[in-house]
Amino acid sequence: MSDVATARELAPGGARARAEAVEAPIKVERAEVFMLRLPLIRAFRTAYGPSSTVKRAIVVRLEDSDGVVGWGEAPISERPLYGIDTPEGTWSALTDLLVPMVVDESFERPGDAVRSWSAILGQHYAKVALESAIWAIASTRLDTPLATLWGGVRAEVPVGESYAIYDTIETLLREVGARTAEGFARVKLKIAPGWDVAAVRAVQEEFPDLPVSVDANCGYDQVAGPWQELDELGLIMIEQPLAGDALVEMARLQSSLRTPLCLDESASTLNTTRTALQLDAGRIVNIKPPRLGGLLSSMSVHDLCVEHDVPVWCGGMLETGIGRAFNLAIAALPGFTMHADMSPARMFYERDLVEPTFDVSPNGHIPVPTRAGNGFPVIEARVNDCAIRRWAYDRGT
Ligand code: OSB
Ligand code: MG
Repeated sequence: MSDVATARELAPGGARARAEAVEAPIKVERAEVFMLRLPLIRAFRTAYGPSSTVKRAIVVRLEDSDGVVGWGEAPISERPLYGIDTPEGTWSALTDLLVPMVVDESFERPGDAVRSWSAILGQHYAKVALESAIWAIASTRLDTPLATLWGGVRAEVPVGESYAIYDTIETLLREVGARTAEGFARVKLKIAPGWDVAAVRAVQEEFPDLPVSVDANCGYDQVAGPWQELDELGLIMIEQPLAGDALVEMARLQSSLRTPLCLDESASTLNTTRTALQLDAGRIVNIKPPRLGGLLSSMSVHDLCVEHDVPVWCGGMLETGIGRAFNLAIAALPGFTMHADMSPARMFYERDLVEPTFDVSPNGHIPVPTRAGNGFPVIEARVNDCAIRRWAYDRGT
């Protein structure tokens, strides 16, 4: 039986329905939103170009009427290249719109809170931050870790490393060697025109036993891409070769290749993912809660993929340990049968916002947090140190 068929047996009725039924009465009494300035150790270059050297993540702190606190993260990118959200737009969606919708309201379940904003279009990063904070409160109130609440089936998540585009192949090989020695078991190479087949070949020659995949971040068009050459290299997958909305073109490309295509930017919503799978525009799905605007919405995509025998894995958005804890919990669900992108924050940031944070084991796994609430303890003083803007909201109750 395939892993995915097993996954179907392990999640009867689906993860979303199970999570939606979780009861944890919550009345949010106070909210704080922090815009953080997080210097990156180095820019992360992809087909979109080099990332900024400073990231402005936004974190939300909610406190309920019993003083229980939950944190959530919007791992927003500085510029809208991967997705359409921006730091200022996310800030405004949280402070003008979403946070005032939940403060002082009583919810029987986290799912009810999510339903209260489900008619609002877009603002996926803002929504995931708010939903995460609510789940953290629910998890603390129930004294149960999130992975357990959601029906997780694994205690640790296999992780690979995502390698940026470097100036030279030598630098890439040095990086792969160092990370592999730390345990990372799958290599994902960011590719772009001019940095593709030769980079893959060099890694495969030097590390013949390592499974390799590539991520093109929408950087090619169908005609000009190196697809046939890449198809000969035995890659685990080719992630997002074409533009996110080019579903028909992706399906045409998939039909010409043996290598599975993986949907990242294309899997922007549940319905779009369903359309893509029906078109056979991809055969693997990368699930990122921020891209999908929530944890429940990520579970819906997980359930859809399990139903279609499509393997999924958890992607990353350079989250701090706050966001990574939610990713690890969701990656414990049965359908997540492939390596996650889950480098520890030390790869990007001088200091994480959580302590203790996590790291990869020598055999390439990261333990799923067993702590109730936020999976890793949030160090409020660090959040405050990094904050360049703060906003607090309560109705004076
Ligand atoms: O396509 O997976 C991507 C980072 C920013 C934008 C897009 C992507 C990425 C990553 C990050 O690959 C990987 C990680 O968070 O570990
Ligand atoms: Mg990707």
